[in-house]
Amino acid sequence: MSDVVENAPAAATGSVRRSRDVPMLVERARAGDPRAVARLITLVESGDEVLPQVAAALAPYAGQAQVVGLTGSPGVGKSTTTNELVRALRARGHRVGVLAIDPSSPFTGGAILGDRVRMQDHATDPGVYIRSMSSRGHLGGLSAATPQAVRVLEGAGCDVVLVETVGVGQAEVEVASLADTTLVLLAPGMGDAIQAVKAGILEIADVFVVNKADRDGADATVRDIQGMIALGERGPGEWRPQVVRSIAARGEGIDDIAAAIDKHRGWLEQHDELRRRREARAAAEVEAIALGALRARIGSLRDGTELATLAAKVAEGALDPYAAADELLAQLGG
Ligand SMILES: Nc1nc2c(ncn2[C@@H]2O[C@H](COP(=O)(O)OP(=O)(O)OP(=O)(O)O)[C@@H](O)[C@H]2O)c(=O)[nH]1
Ligand SMILES: [Mg+2]
Repeated sequence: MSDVVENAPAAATGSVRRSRDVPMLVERARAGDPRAVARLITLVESGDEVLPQVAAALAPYAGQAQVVGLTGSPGVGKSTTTNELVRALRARGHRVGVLAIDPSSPFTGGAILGDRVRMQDHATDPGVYIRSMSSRGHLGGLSAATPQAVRVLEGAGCDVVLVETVGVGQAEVEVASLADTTLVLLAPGMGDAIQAVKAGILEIADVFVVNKADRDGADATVRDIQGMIALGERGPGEWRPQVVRSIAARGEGIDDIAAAIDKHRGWLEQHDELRRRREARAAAEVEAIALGALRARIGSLRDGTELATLAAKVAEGALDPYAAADELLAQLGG
């Protein structure tokens, strides 16, 4: 685990730990310095003012890693599975980045501590970067910060980036829009199959992993999911979600998960879907940044007289709010 921000002696890493020297940090990250990688992700996560510089410096490395999202209910086994996948990917000689995203709390909490413990196996492996992120501070939220963090890991030479997100509705969908391949983890007896349909998870899952297959009810969960997949309408050549079972805690079924990811990757490339997904991802990213900037500018208008003047007219009925909003936007454009 290379989240050395907390591990390395302060004296040795002081300059990198607090640096805003973007070219230096990017150069060091390119050379594989984990402290520089950690620092760049911190700058991204906190929405630091040098963020545009970071993004510009990392742009050439976009798209170099395969991004795999893992999502599912709390405790379903995402971190355990991630840990095992890292092992399998390392055995293939890949450099691997892991982002553990906590969308629910603005502060780093217990779940992330658990992630660390369960990914300790790779703590001393220089070919693995593991990083937890929370939504603290960032204007555009994690949906804006996460793609940039992926770019940092791409810049650092990761071939594969695994993104773990606790499934809490909308966040799952956002992770899916970030990933080339999305794994949705379920466990027997959690009512997950039904939940999955409710939350629209069926649409975002490329691979279903029924983890904790050592527990009763795994067969029924697999059947439920397969039944739901069978109901979906698919055109010729369209991807049919795979269902695999695993016992991540014992390292069982991990090869099957890896094989399903490979198969999906092959399909993406064969159907030009990789390009389409990545362009959609870039569009969402640009949109989030533009909206953030627009929001900031509207905020600054609020300090001036423009909004106050328009608001007074709307309040007294001299102007309708839609026309007022149009005027406000026209002022922003000018
Ligand atoms: N019985 C059984 N337990 C498992 C299996 N996989 C993981 N666990 C256990 O389930 C618990 C939660 O595992 P995690 O990997 O932390 O789950 P998670 O989805 O990352 O959890 P959050 O990040 O808190 O949402 C741990 O105690 C694991 O040891 C499995 O295949 N079978
Ligand atoms: Mg976890």
